[in-house]
Formats: sequence, structure tokens, C-alpha cells
Amino acid sequence: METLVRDDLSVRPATDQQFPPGFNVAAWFIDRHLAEGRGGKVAVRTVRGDTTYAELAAGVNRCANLLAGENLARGDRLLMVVKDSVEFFYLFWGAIKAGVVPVPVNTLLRAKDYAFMIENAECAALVYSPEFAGEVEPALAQSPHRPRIVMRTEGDDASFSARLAGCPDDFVAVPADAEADCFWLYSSGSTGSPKGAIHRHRDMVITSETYGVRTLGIREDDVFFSAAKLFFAYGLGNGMTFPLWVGGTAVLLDGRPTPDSTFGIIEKFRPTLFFGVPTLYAAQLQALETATPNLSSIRLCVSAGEALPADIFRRWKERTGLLILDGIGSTEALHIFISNRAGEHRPGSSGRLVEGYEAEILDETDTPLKPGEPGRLIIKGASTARAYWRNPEKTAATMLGDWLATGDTYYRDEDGYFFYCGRSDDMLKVSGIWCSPFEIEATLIEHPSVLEAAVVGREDGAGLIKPEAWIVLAEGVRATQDFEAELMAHCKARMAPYKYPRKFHVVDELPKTATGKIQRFRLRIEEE
Ligand code: 3UK
Repeated sequence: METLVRDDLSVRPATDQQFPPGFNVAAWFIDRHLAEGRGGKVAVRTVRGDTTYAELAAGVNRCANLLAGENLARGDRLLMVVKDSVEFFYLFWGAIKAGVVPVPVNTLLRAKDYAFMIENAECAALVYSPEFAGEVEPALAQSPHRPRIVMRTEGDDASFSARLAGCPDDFVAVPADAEADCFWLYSSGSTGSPKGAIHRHRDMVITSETYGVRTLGIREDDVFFSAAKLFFAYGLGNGMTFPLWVGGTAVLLDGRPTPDSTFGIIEKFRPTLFFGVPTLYAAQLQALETATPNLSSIRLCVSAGEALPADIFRRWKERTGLLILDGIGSTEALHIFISNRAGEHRPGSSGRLVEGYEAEILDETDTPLKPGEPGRLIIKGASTARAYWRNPEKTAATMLGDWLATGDTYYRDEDGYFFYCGRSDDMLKVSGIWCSPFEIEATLIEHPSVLEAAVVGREDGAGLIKPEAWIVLAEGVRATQDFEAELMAHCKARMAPYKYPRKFHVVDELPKTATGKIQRFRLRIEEE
């Protein structure tokens, strides 16, 4: 990686060697802004009010004092089931400053999931927004491990917010190290138990600099709005670390990101950068048929979490004049490592490597493949998680020395653009040829009657795998008798002949994870 990164704002070391001894990353994301004269600038905006950088730093220190006063030891875990709010910032950074490891988790989970995480992380503390009490409290009751400290974020005298007010607003950061454990994020693969990915102090610096500054071109005058929540690595970067890195402003939405709610936030707070996922862009496009929100503050849109179909890219551009830059990231990599850039973007591609990351595409024998040949994508970069917590098997399968197995199948073209083919375990072998479910889905949604599509392999009568499609119809469209034939003809005209779906299932919605990824494995086992 490069040496020093200088710009108008500050001097930010970007290599390991330049992280000073005792380095605690909170110094750079929080305290630096006071030294740089940004204390009066608004750091965080929500419908409940604005928070300046000075207030943010004070809240972080109060939280660090609160945690230190509870005798949390260095490395103790703080489980956070917290909605997008300024309290999320206080808790996350206050913990890091006090040497405690914050573990923000998905707020849409169920009691049994939280019970697993409480037990697995052996957390010393648990803080949750009152909205999630209905799942978190039963989880606490059923978990054999009891966190010593349990608080709601607000609502009673024993809550985090109430106690925060009584804590001093200065705190000297506990010395750490660029390589020391800093925070965890649970990665929930398509199946199996979630795995706690352990991230180090340097990791957020790397993602902010490599993807944020050098790929997206984030700046101090940017206002960031991430529809993806902060508990998701994608949202954590977009909605918290990137704005804090450049001294920008984060806009938060604490409820569900729908076309209405996201357009409302955009009109009210006028963000310059918008971060969404493909499902949301598809829903927003549908809403734009009738709604006319003012999106003029936005200079760039970003998509990740799933591949962005070229058709959505084109329609969004047509409708709003804005580019959506697709990029692939993961919880383990912390943020985006392959991305499109403005002016060099290719619809339907994930883009090219983000500076600072390397990639290889391998066959079954670990031999690197040539351009155009799809294989397993592995990547290398300074932000990747060092291990999964207490999971040596999954760690060994995923963290390959300095390399990280993504679990995705990709090919790279001659120009270095990467094309997503599917999760390695979702790839189909049809008529003996590897076939990408994503390619078929992207082709299906080019048909005006199709809003969303998911394709999986199913055995036909002869025991051979054939693609089948589950589709959500566009608003106002009915499945007519010759509908299947029409979609099959549409596919055959656009793809290699063996790739067309042999069967269609019309559904109201597709099974998805909380972060909007289609759960194809659930369709494979679904009963007729
Ligand atoms: C898939 C994509 C194609 C891919 C994430 C940006 O999604 C994020 O993290 P997760 O751990 O999932 C990782 C997996 O999701 N994926 C993500 N983005 C794309 N597939 N095109 C894309 N643009 O299977 C990957 O392995 O939930 C995204 C930043 C941080 C993230 N954690």
C-alpha cells in the first residue's frame, strides 16, 4: 500500500508501519475531528435531531466511562442490538475507546438467533433498542450465559441514555494496536450457524481509504445516506466509518428502508451519496412510475450485497440521470474490494479491483484460470478478518493465509472487469456446462412483466439438473396462459439455448435474508 495519504483535510497514514504504537482507531475516527476544527460541524442527522462532532466525541467518551466504570475488561464483548441512531455511534466507538469489543448484530433476528450469539460471543454486556425487546428478552431468558450488564438504549432510568448523562465527557483511549482485535461482525452464510468475523483496529481505516476515498472519492462536504443498516458491514462503512473518516455528515433512517421512507429522507436531508441494494433500487424504480421525489442532491448511487442487474442500472440512469456503481464486498473483507468507478463503469459487471486488493480466480485444483473462465474467487487485502471466533474449521476453509475465499464464482475479462456468476454453491451444471443462475435472473428481469426472479437447479424426470425460475410479477401484470412460453422464448433469444428455465413459479415474494439476498437454497427444497 501507499505511504502517506495527504489531502486538504488531514494527514492519514495508510500503512501498518505508520499506525503509531498504542494505536486506538477511535482517535482517528472520532477525536481527530476536534483537533482539526470540526467540532461544530454536524456529524449525524436523524429525524430526532442533529449531533455535532463535539457532541459525538463527548457521547463516545461518556460511553467509554460508563463501560469502564462497569469494570469491563479489555477484549470483553458488547453485543449491540441497536437501531440506526446516534446511540449506535456512542456505543460502538465508546466500546473501542475503552478496549471493549463491540459486536453489532442484525436487528431483524429472532430470539433463538440472539440466544446463540449471546452464548457464542460470551458477551459481558448487551445493549438493545426497546423496539427489539420482544426477541432479545426471551433470548436472555433462555441463554445459559448471562451478560453482566444488560441495558436498553432508552426508555427507563437504567437505560444507556439515562446513565450516559451522568458520565464524564473526557476519556483517554485504552492503548491498542493496528493488529489488535477491534470489533466483530456475525456473518450468516446461507446455512449453518452465524460466524463471528474478528476485525482489527486497522480494518476500518483500510476500507475507508481504499474504497471510500480512492474508489468512490468521498469528501468532507459529502452527506452519506445508507439504506443498508449499520449492523451490516456494508451499512457500517457507508453510514458511519466513511463519513467519520472524511469529516462528512451521516444521515440515518431508523425504520425499514422502503421507497417511501428512503425518498422521504433524501428530500429532507439532501444526501450527496446514496447506498442501496438491488432489491431496493427495483422497488424504488417501480415507485418512480408514480412518485416524483426530488433526488437532485445525490451525485452518486452505490449498490452492493447482491449483483446489480444491468437492466436496473439502465432504467435507474434513464429515470434519474444517476449512475449506480455496483461493487462486491463481504462481512469478512469488511467492505467493497471489487467495484465500478464513475466513468469506467460497466453495467452487469462488479467492476475492477479496488486499489490495495488482489484477486485470483481458481479452478477445482486451485489453478488460476484465464480471462473468461469462471471459477472460485479468492481475494487478499489488509482489511480482511483474521479469523472466525471459536470456529477453526470455518476459519481454515475461508481464511487461507493472507487470502480469503469469497465463496463466489466469477470470471474476469481481458480488461480486468469481474463478472458475477453466482455463489459457488448455487452454480448449476446444465447439460454438462456450468451455468450462472444470476445470468438467467438478469435476463428474466429484462422482460417488462418481471419484477424479480430467482433461479435454481432442479432435477427433471430423468434426474438431470435443469433451471427453474421463481418470479415476482411487475405491478398490474397477470400470469396468462402463454406467459411461460413467452418468457422461455425471451430467454432463448438472449442466452445460450440450454439456459432457459424449464418451469416457472409465480410468487408474491422471494425468500430473502435481512440484507436482501435471495435465499436460493430455500427454493431448492421448497415443496411443490
Ligand atoms: C454477495 C455480491 C454480487 C457475494 C457486503 C458490501 O454483502 C456484503 O456482505 P455479506 O457478508 O455478503 C457477501 C456476499 O454477498 N455480494 C455482495 N455484493 C455483491 N454479489 N455482486 C455484488 N455487488 O456472494 C458476497 O460473497 O452480507 C457488501 C460491503 C460490505 C459487505 N459486507
